[in-house]
Amino acid sequence: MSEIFKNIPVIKYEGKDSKNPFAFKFYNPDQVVLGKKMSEHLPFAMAWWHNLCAGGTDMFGRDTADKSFGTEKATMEHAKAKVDAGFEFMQKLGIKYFCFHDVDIVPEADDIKETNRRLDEITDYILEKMNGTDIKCLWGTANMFSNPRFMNGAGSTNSAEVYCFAAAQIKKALELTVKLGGKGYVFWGGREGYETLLNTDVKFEQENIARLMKMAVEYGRSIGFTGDFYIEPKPKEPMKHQYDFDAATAIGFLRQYGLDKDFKMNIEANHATLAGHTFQHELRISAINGMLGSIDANQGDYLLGWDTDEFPFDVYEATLCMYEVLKAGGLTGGFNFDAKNRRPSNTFDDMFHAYILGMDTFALGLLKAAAIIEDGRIDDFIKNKYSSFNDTEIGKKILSGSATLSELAAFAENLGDTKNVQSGRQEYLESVMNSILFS
Ligand code: XUL
Ligand code: CO
Repeated sequence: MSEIFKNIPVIKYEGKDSKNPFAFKFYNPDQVVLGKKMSEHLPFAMAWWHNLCAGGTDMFGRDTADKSFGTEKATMEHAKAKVDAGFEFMQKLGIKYFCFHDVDIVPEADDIKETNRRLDEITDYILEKMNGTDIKCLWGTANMFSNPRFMNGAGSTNSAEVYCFAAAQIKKALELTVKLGGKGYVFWGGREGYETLLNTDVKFEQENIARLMKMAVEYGRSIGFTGDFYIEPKPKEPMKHQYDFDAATAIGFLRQYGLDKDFKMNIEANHATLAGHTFQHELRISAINGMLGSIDANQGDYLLGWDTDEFPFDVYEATLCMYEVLKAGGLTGGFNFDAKNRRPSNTFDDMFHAYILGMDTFALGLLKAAAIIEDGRIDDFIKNKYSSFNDTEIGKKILSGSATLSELAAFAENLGDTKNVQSGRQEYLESVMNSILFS
């Protein structure tokens, strides 16, 4: 197989003063941060779909980037060329994981049996390429949103036949994930939502989604899948109302249907902002519920109301993300760049610049998050803020769960007034953040 990205070298760490566009400025895989190598803190993954398939098509224009890799598109030759390109790309960047949808890796046939045959063939080829490298599969998933048959939903469809197609795709995608040694399996409910209640039975649809997920867990476990299932929350786009609006909604759904032991969250930065939350909020809600599994690392544009899937450059956001990840003790999953080049960034060079940017941004975020933790002022502030619960008899009683409402009311009546409400010191803490970020 000949080299595809011919003029692009293996990307090395050169340090922050480097002006080399094909070098890392902050991602130094062997550098130890808080007792662990950067590469272990940051298991980066390549998203097959954006990197190897998407050519910049939007609602107003066709591809600007040529991802044919010298072959005719929508053929098995093209599917194999994408594998070659993907492995060369990951090896040149030192990326150890990839994520895929079934239809990213082969052209979908009209007949599902033929699609499955193609999937078997391509995953044999992927396995061959994995051999002798340290590249692994982070997670797999089934695309149950592009095919027109899913126009009314997959798990939430009105058609029992379409529901079976969804089941068939999940079954196969799970088998492929196991075959490739994937650590996780993702459900992003692209068409699982609705436009109007005039034609929708929400309870029926949600129960059916839960049934499908239950079957997926049972089947996955029966074929040796020991990893985590993930829900990837998103509030809108393509549907107006998406059932997995945000982490809190998805966690509630999983608990309601008894799926919470097998599932965690795959939190995507841009989905968080679409939900009107910060990325950090979604990570924290997942973490405190023991469900922070994996991350789709990208960012949105605050001026635009849709999912722009940009490569992350915002160091402030990345820092707060890594602060959450460090506090949660790391991820069981990894950092998948569910991100795409801007449409005019249409060359192979741009694909590398994008990943260098993303990896450097998260490396910088890691370094700065470690600095916040080592500095201790923010953690100390938060700890002290709640000290009246830990340091007083009445506070301890409340925390122990043994207090009654009448008892607390009697306590309050004896206080007269309270002076024990301290400043939140937000501006001071924000200036601490800036002094750490820019020191
Ligand atoms: C869509 C999205 C998906 C999921 C996988 O917004 O993020 O690509 O990550 O289906
Ligand atoms: Co995503």
